[in-house]
Amino acid sequence: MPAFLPAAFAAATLACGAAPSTEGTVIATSQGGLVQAHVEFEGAVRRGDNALLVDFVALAPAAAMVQLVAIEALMPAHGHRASADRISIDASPFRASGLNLFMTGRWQVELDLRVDETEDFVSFPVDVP
Ligand SMILES: [Cu+2]
Repeated sequence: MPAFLPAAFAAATLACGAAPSTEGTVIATSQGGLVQAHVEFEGAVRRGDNALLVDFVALAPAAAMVQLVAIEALMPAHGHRASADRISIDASPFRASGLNLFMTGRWQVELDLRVDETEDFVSFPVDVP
């Protein structure tokens, strides 16, 4: 089910890149340039189960509806893979839970999106302490 974009985030989220975060807040532009994601880990990034809030700012005029289809995390060096158990779409922001980052170190998190009729994704690193 689609969720409608809130307009309120635009002013606060334009400055940052996708630097690795252990503090829990990440801002990153999607690969296709359609949206900017604002990701906030509840608490901080931690080893084990993580929950996160994800919101989107439209960057393209046509990007009216964004679905967060899935969240995956990879630790390529070890072939580790994790995904969020559950994504709540009842209200914006999206809330995902059960993302089990089970090993200390660098994970690459990918948000799989559908923006209107187009698939897009956001990718950013996080460091699990
Ligand atoms: Cu590992």
